[in-house]
Amino acid sequence: MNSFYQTDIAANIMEAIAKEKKDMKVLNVMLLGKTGVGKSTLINNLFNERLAETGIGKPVTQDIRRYEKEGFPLVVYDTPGFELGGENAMNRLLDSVNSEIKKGYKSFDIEKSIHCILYCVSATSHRFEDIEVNFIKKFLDENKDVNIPVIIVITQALSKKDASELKSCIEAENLGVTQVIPVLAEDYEIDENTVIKANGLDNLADVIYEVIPEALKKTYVAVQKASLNLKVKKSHAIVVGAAASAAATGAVPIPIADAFVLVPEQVAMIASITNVFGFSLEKSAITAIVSATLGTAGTTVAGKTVVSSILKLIPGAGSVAGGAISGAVAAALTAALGEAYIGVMMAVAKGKLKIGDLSTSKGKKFITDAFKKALKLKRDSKGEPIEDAKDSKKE
Ligand SMILES: Nc1nc2c(ncn2[C@@H]2O[C@H](COP(=O)(O)OP(=O)(O)OP(=O)(O)O)[C@@H](O)[C@H]2O)c(=O)[nH]1
Ligand SMILES: [Mg+2]
Repeated sequence: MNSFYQTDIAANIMEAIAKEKKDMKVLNVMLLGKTGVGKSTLINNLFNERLAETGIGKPVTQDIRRYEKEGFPLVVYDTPGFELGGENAMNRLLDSVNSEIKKGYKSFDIEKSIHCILYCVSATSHRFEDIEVNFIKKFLDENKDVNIPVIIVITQALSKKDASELKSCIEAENLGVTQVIPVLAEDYEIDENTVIKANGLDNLADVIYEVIPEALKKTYVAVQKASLNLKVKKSHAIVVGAAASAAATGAVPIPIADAFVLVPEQVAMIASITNVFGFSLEKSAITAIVSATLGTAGTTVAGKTVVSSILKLIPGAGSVAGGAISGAVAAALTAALGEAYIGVMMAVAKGKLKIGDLSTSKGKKFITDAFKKALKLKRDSKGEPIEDAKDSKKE
């Protein structure tokens, strides 16, 4: 593929990434809980940006601080612990929180509403105090009509036993919260030989996904980093959609010279998957991905053009007749590209590949191999892989 097409496609993808990012609705999460229970640590490990460190918390009211970062569609409302000030402090915080919530509710603007509350209790405290029970009860009672999901997060869950005892104890209060979830947000080092691994964050991340409003789910999947599973599921749905539309609308990648040029559906697919993973990629990385898949995947096959060597890998594709390819082949090609791209994003998310590696020969080989493997799968007319007869018999 000549470099003009590659940079052109990369520029289109970059533009689509930026546009989609800009259009993402802002997710608002509120933190509650005593001083030092691990609210900031939780937020820093749950989301892609360490907001509690880098963000400048702006005071919203005397009690509530707002953390956000330009270009990142998440706002975290942080509140102080009320444990030292007793009943008065509790009521004051309750008033501030309630009025903040009402303000959003009355605005009829989903981006100004609080979408989820994380109430943090430390597992190391072994108890859930009456004042906290009262706070949550009053809060839920006063916000019945707003119906905000409240998740109680048992933070600093170093011991499974302690955490589960505290969980039972909280659940016995029948508060009407969404769920009680133990979490150790960061590895905890007891001594240099003993480290308790962080755990529970993926479960918390999945539960938050279930309870937030539909309109914010896309943002949430992108800004959270604790559940790779959510990202993979969402990415597969994007690929299936793009492949189906390629099959149905005849949105086929166009072979030009000896390479394919992506049509808007494939450009949008790559952009959306990039945003699901929440990475910011340089144009050079995108160019590398395009060239390692649709551009040069077949150049090692002597004497063949790229187009026919790619098509040769797709079961049943035959060859290009007069520059046209069938809907099923377009779907297979789209799906293979999407799946290979998910593989690359996963490798980056798991630390097996660095973003900087993508434009090196190591990265390109990784991408090319993933693409070729995906091309070789047998697929139905919508581009979805058909399971091997042997595999389906097992069930
Ligand atoms: N290793 C480890 N340390 C934690 C964890 N959660 C909290 N901590 C530690 O506990 C201390 C308090 O945590 P923060 O996240 O600052 O608590 P906070 O609730 O934001 O505190 P305030 O903002 O002061 O109310 C810090 O020293 C954290 O490093 C965790 O999951 N793992
Ligand atoms: Mg804090």
